[in-house]
Parts: sequence; C-alpha cells; structure tokens
Amino acid sequence: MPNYFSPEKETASREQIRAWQDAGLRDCVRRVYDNVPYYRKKMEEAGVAPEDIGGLEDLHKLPFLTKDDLREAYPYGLMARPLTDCVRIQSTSGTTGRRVVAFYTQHDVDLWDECCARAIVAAGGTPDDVVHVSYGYGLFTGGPGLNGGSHKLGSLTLPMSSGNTDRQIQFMTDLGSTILCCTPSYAAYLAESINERGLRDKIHLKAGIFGAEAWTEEMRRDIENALGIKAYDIYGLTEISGPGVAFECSEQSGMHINEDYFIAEVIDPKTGEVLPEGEKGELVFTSFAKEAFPLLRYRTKDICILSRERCSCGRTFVKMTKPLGRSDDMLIVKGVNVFPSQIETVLLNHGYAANYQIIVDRQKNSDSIEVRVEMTPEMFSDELSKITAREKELVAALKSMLGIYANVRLVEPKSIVRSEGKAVRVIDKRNLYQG
Ligand code: DLL
Repeated sequence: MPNYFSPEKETASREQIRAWQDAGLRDCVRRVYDNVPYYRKKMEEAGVAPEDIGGLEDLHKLPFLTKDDLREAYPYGLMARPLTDCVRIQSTSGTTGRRVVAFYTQHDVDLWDECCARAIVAAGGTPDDVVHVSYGYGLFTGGPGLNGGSHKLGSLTLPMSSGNTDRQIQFMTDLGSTILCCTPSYAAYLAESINERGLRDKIHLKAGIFGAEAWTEEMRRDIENALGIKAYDIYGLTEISGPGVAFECSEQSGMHINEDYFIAEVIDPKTGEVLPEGEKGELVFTSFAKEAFPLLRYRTKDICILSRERCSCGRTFVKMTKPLGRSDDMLIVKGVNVFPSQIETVLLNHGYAANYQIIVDRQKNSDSIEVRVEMTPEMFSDELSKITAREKELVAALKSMLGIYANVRLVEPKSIVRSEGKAVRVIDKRNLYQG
C-alpha cells in the first residue's frame, strides 16, 4: 500500500497542480520585482514586467538565473524578505569560487521539512522508525534537511552527522536504526565496514535515502544487497532549499518533484530553448513558494529527463530521471564526451566496488585517462598474470562503453581514500594548465 505524507498534495490532479503553479508564479514574480532590485533590473533588461506573467505559459519570458548571478548578488542581493524575518542560513558544498548562501524564513524551513518528510514516507518511513542521519550537519543542507523531515514525520531522529564509522555502526546496532540517510558513497563504505565486522545480522535497517551525488543502478544494487535494504534516491540543491526537491517512491524509477512548491523545466543547455517532456536537457527550477530566497528559472546544470507518465505509486507529481551528468562536469577526453557514471557502471558490472578514481591528464597536447580501481581482497591474492588479465578485460570493456582507450590500474584493497561526504572521484589534472 503506498503511503503519502501529504496525500491531498501528492495525488492532486494535474489541473490542480497547474492552478497552484500559475497562482504561485504570479505572486512570486510580483514579490521579487517589488522587493529585489537585482531581479527588477534583470527583468527590465529582459523587457518583461510582472503584468506580463499570467501563468506557466509565460514562464519562458523570464530571464534565467545562474550561479554567477548568485555569486554577484552575494550575500544579501537576492533576498525577498528582510534579514530579520529569516531564521536560517545554509550554504552549498562547493569548494571552488565564492560559496552560495541561501536564506530561509520559518515558512521556508517548514516547507523544506515537509519535502523531506515526504521522501522518508515514500521510502516506507513511519513515526515508528529510527532515522539515522549521517549526512553532514552544518552549512551543508543534507543533515539539517533529513533531520527536519524526520522530526516532522515524528520519527525518532539520530543526528549522527558524517564520520566516525565505528560510532555510526555502534549506534546503528544499539539503537536499532531502521532508515539510513547519507551519501551513496558513504553508504557503500558503511556497508563494507559492517560486513567486515560481521555485524550484518545485528543491524535493523530496512531502507536508505541516498543522494547529493551521482550514483548508478549498479551501485544501488550493491548497497541493497550488502545491507539487505531498499535504497532510494533523493535529489536537491541548496539554492532551491536542499534535499527533497525530488524523491523516489516505491517504483524506484525516477524522482517525483514536489510540484506544489517548485516548477521544473528542461532546457537545451546551449540555446536555452525549453524542451518537450521526454527530452534530455538541463533542469531549471522556479521555487515560487519560498519567502526569503525564491529563485526564478534557476539553471541547475544537472542534465535529466522529465516524465509525466502515470506512476503506480499514485503520485501525480512529474518525475525526473537521476541526473545523467552535469552540463559542466562532463569530461571531454580526446574530444569524446565521458560521463564518470559510465565508467562506474563498467566497474561495478565487473565485480568491483565503487572505490575508484578517474585521472585525466594532458601531455604534449594529447589527453589521457586512467581509471584506478581497488581489487577485492580475493583478487589481490591472485597471481600477477591474473591481475594483468583483469586489467586488460577492463580496458576492453571501457573502450566499448566510452569509445576511447582508458588505462586501467588495479590497486590494493583500501588504498583509495574513503569519503565521508561527497566522494572526489575525478581528478582532472588538465585544469592545472588552464588560464
Ligand atoms: O547536495 C543537497 C542534497 C543533500 C541532496 C542530501 C540530496 C541529499 P548541494 O550541495 O547544493 O546540495 O549540491 C547540489 O548535487 O545540483 C546535483 O548536481 C548534485 N546532486 C544532488 N542530489 C543528487 C542525486 C545537495 N540524487 C548538487 N543524484 C546538484 C545526483 C545529485 N546528483
């Protein structure tokens, strides 16, 4: 039986959703025009006035907003409410450039908590669950977001934050955690550590809610098998609130976007043209229901496909695929587009765990790509000729997936640094030679 946290919203008719979005958009455009000089200027430059926006059909008239706008307006330039009305600040996990900060009124925090509560319920959560939150707490939205959702649902919330794996496992076994929330790479690491300690039958997990970074279906399968759970994807970004902008249901085939709060579009990243449903492009969000920091047509750089096909879970909200890459993190190696997720798929299909690094380099104007992946302890004890044969096998599989040669180095188990947050898997040394 499917369960919903906000049934009247999550199963609303398409007409009802459209009515919410039309009214919300009109209201939001008026609010930002009146209260945010930065927006007013942008709209004036684009030759569009609040009266021109009657509803969704006029959305395309509004200019896009990018991370550069957020950086330019840093820190207070996009606020639509006075700072005294705000109760929270969060920030992106980005390590390069100026950080992006987002502001929340109590209404905005409530809305965000509700989105995360919906995600927990969609993963089978109830007030009787023990929700173990191992996303980082602090400026990063992962910990506070799932924490808020769990509270809202009335579950027992374990605010573990990331790190200290021994303590994570001890609490998990002693306190009977039933739902694990963390990045998929940390989930894989926890699974590995639990199995190594022989504690698999001491844990009571039934589900995991994993997001904040790209992960493949193969990785889902591995984590599910290693922990004996169902693993659900969750998507979000700080600029639009945090985790819970979209979440997976029991179907585990794409994530429902909370359309009563956010309008989603997919555009051609090169031309900005809005693409029809079913086409692959860059995801753009309008967070019309937010008070402090509403964004109009924010370009996420995440590449995905939207689908309004009926979902058997009964939810009517549009579904997005997992991000299929980022319009800005796609690697171009020897002129060929390479998505790290393609490499991960090959590795996992060949029996390796998701402990790998992709190193891209350029020498004498020629690009090279090397994939370093950890062997399992069994493989490591094999004789050298077998290991060499395995490397060759991977080279061939990668060539067939990517269309280019990638060098492969099988490395010792546990020699690649484990991540407690988002894994750093791609090292693009070519950046060092730029600018
Ligand atoms: O990562 C929010 C979040 C926390 C989402 C916990 C899910 C769970 P940022 O640090 O602002 O926010 O990073 C946002 O991370 O534009 C995507 O590129 C990527 N991302 C987020 N969720 C997923 C996912 C949080 N499920 C950026 N799959 C986004 C793939 C994801 N990429």
